[in-house]
Amino acid sequence: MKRSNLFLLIGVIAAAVVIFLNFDSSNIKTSQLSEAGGELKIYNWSDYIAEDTISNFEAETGIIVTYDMYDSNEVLEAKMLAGSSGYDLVVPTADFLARGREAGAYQDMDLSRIQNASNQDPEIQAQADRMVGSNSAGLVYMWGSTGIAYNEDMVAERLGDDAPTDSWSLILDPANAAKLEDCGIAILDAPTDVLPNVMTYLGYPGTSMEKSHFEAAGDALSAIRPYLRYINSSQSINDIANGDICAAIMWSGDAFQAAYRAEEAENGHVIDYYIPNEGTNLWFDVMAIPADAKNVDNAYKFVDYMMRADVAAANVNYVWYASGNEAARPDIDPEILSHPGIYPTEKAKEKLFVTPVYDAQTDRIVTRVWNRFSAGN
Ligand code: N2P
Repeated sequence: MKRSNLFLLIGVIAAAVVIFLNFDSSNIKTSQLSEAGGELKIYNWSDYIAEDTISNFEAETGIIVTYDMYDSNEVLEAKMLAGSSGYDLVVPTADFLARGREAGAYQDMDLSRIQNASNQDPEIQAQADRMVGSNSAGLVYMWGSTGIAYNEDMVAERLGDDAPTDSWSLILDPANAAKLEDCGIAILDAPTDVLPNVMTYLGYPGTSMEKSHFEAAGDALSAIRPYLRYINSSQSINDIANGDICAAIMWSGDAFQAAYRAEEAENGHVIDYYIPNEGTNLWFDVMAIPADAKNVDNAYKFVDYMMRADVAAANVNYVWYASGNEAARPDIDPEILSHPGIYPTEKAKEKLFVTPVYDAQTDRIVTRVWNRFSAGN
């Protein structure tokens, strides 16, 4: 045999082996999937679950999980309204779930299929149900507030000891923002969490749906726009923990995760979070099943697992958000349970409100005002 022919023969045999092995391994995977628990595709907020929750669930059930993340209700909403997202379980905030349900994007949840649903805190669940207008839309996973996280030393160096670390003015007053510009200010890319709070800062009700109030809030944000490092909802956790930014409008648990990361890194940055005294919005994130989910049984199994007291407590202890799960309380770190930034005091509660479910017209105003601000116009 000629040498070149020999090489050709070896090449053909090698290719055949590769094709055979690939074919074989994909067969094994498919049969394993069907023998075991099948699949589940989850879409959840980033930094919102303990590190081992998914792997523990897979080990217990044999279900293979695909776990993707988002950091914006608007991104999730666009996927849900377009349909065919491929997801079996998602975690929208209650106002977005309400709108999604009106559009037919979600299915009802049969709570009788979820044994551990009885672990839920009835008061928290009722608040979310009222917003959504149904008591079978889904179960609250976590809830929290929107407030300000800041680096103690960096802010004191620039604004002195009288820095208003109890007010939205720390960031929203252009005079303060100008002084903090060099150490870095960030704002959530979450119009429905930011605009209502800018309204409370301006003295309007956070629940207002008046066009002029949104426009005034947009103008107030545009006034500090030149001093902002960025507008993003997931980047500030690491950045504030590392001292790359010094003040940020953030969600409660993310701020505490940042404080914890700084502590662990022993980098000298002390991060605090507060609910501004003008008030803020409370929000409820709900585990819900899209209308066109393919693995509905597994979605139920997962919700039931997440509702187990020990699993819920492990998640809270990792993400520092308040739980919808009452039975989890004994296993939640006392530091978390007693923290006024996580579980607000009765006094703070007086100033808290819930962002209303915006109708289509209000939604258009919100989008227009937000786009103008983020584009820097
Ligand atoms: C978690 C984000 C919390 C969700 N990183 C805000 N509703």
